[in-house]
Amino acid sequence: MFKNAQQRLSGKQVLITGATAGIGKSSARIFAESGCDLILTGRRAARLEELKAELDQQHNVKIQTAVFDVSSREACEAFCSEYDLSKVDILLNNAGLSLGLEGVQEADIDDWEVMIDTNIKGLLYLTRHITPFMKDRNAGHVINIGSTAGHEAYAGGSVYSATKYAVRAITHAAKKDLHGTNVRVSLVSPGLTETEFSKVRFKWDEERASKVYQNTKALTPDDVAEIIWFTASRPEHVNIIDTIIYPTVQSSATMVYRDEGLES
Ligand code: NDP
Ligand code: 8X3
Repeated sequence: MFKNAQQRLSGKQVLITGATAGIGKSSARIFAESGCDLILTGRRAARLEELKAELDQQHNVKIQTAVFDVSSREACEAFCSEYDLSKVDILLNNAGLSLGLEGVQEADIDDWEVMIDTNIKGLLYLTRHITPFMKDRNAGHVINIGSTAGHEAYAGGSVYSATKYAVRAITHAAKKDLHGTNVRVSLVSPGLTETEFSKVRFKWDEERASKVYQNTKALTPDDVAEIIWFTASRPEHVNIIDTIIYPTVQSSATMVYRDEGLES
């Protein structure tokens, strides 16, 4: 059965935004292992080159990289005109971030702008460019990375949660927009996952970031990549619309079990 799923993916072209770290990087590895050609994007060129070198060495697949900022409409347009994206089979809209954990009364408005521009607009720019090709080919799959924060808002997470609620709304609407075609649209909504996410949220205050994962057992980016892979590798008539994944230690946005005896 696993072999069938792998065969379904072999030879597909997967575009992954935010492949320089965390969930995107793990996804690049798992899709390459299944024989997919990849277009990997992110802002950190050296990281992309390093990942490309690793995957080139291990797998017989074609890897392209593109360095740009998804929050910039101009940069997305330049990427879309420089690369042939007409044959992308799977668009993994993963690039995203959270900045700060302050309440609405004190949060930094610039942080809000960056989250909205990256998590919502960036995802929309690429989706708008690539879905017409998918519709024309009557095939393809858009997989958006949402969050449990897109199902439950928490104090300090107003705008981050709002962006992930938006990603959920866009996913459901896009599914309806493409109704009657074979284009699939899915959402994957992870909970606490140990990546660079908290370092970015706390502006590289590594001590504060590490506390988020202390004495508990968060999801790994590989755990999430496996769910993304599973979502992508179902037969064409199967469209998983949303998968919500908590680590076992988590029961809500703010309920995370911590045990002094547990190493992170
Ligand atoms: P990481 O910080 O480890 O990775 C984020 C990736 O997004 C990086 O590759 C980064 O690349 C890229 N990225 C961020 N901003 C931009 C931008 N403006 N332009 C291009 N690329 C960008 O975090 P995660 O792997 O955890 O995050 C991946 C997704 O998962 C995000 O959408 C996040 O919201 C979501 N998520 C994360 C959870 C968690 O607990 N970690 C839980 C639920 C959802 P670069 O900096 O090189 O540009
Ligand atoms: C990330 C999950 O709850 O840390 O999307 O914001 S949370």
